[in-house]
Amino acid sequence: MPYSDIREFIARLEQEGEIAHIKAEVDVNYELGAVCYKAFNIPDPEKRKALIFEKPKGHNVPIAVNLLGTRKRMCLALDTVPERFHGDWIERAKNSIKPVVVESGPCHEKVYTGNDVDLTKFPVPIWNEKDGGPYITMPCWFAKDPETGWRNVGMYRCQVHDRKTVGIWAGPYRHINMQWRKAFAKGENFPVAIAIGPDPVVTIATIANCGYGEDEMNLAGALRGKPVDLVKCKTVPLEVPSTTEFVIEGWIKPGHMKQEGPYGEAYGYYGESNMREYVEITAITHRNNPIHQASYLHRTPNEATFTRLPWEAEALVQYPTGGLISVNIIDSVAIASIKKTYDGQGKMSGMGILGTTSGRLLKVIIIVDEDVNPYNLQDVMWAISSRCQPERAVEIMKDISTAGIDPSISEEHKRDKTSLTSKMIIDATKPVSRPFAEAVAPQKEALARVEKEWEKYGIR
Ligand SMILES: Cc1cc2nc3c(=O)[nH]c(=O)nc-3n(C[C@H](O)[C@H](O)[C@H](O)COP(=O)(O)O)c2cc1C
Ligand SMILES: [Mn+2]
Repeated sequence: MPYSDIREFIARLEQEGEIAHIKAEVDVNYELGAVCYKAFNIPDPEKRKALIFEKPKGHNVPIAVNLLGTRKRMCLALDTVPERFHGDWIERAKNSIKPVVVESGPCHEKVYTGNDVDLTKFPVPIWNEKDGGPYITMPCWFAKDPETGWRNVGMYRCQVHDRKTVGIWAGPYRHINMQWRKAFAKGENFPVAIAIGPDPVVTIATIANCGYGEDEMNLAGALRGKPVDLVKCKTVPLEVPSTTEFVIEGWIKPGHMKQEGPYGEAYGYYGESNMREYVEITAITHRNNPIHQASYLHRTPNEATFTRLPWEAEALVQYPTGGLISVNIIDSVAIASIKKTYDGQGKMSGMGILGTTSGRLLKVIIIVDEDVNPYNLQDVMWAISSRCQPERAVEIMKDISTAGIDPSISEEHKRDKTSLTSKMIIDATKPVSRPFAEAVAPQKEALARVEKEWEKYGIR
């Protein structure tokens, strides 16, 4: 049964013991971020609980942080388990289900327009010492292509500039940026609607890598097994999920920019501050007793790492070359195992993964044989150490698009804002057309007997 809203998901997380409630009053300026930093700074990322701050100082709106911040919680959101995650995603994604527009929804229980628009009434944290201001960190931006009407939904953090404006940073490769440039070329303003706290599957589909021209809400429907209910916005010609906690509506105008950033980005570094587009807000709507869903990102792995789990499934489906078994994506590194049947297949696989929609943000691809588990990093190091010669196994390609938040991008490409990087494929597979050293193993019969009688050796 799909969740109809984030409240049902939170109830499920409660049952699973996945939430810690902070009942003390917490200041949204810096204190709340410091609590998150300390709570999430524990070695096993799977043990980090989601945090619900019940009393942000001066407000009566709770803030729920990192609801999707572990592999387990991502699986609970999609009603699956880690072992079935990729298979379930691939199967469900095959049957795209279009959203339906319904008459009304709880996201409009309270509506503020005109002079009543005031973002400072709601708790928005300044998370880190050097952040350029308060940030809404899990906003799902709904927009349409001004020529084709194609709906795109993407997650782009919002700096709160003042009562009536929020900033955006969406790189030139982001779909919303491609869409607004079409409107600007015609001299038109660009309408947007920002949904904060829709049902968790909508959020996951928002972050997923749908192709250019694809509506993320069709994917959300597929993953839920049921259409997403949308309602018409109050002041812009767009629709948003009806059960969303908060909605911000407004317009981005050509040539209108404000200083945006710095912000503690997904890789765990402050990004650069620059002149960037912003939204002039025309309406804020919310449910009764709304919840502000947010994400705290510091050094990885963090919630952005885990919400990228679908990228692995997407790479598996879109991969064009055959033989791919499994992919482990950790930030910008992908480790893939293949069933190798011909020489040169390792590098073909690396290029294949770089060519999927997930590939744009990947920087290092490591290919291993089927006997190496890509989720076992010790195994992967064994393969790199013993199965490849760098002069032949490593391929480096220059000037390819990546994430603008990668702090290692060259000064030149930071300046020209092209976000170009070099990429590397490490082919750590054995050759197939000539003999290679055999991996050590005990005698088969002896091993079978030992496994059967394991208890008798008393090794625990
Ligand atoms: C918590 C979180 C915050 C994000 N913030 C941004 C952002 O500020 N700017 C951006 O370009 N991408 C950001 N992303 C990545 C995009 O949302 C994501 O890759 C999405 O697929 C982009 O959608 P699009 O392909 O339709 O443009 C963020 C992802 C997460 C999980
Ligand atoms: Mn998109």
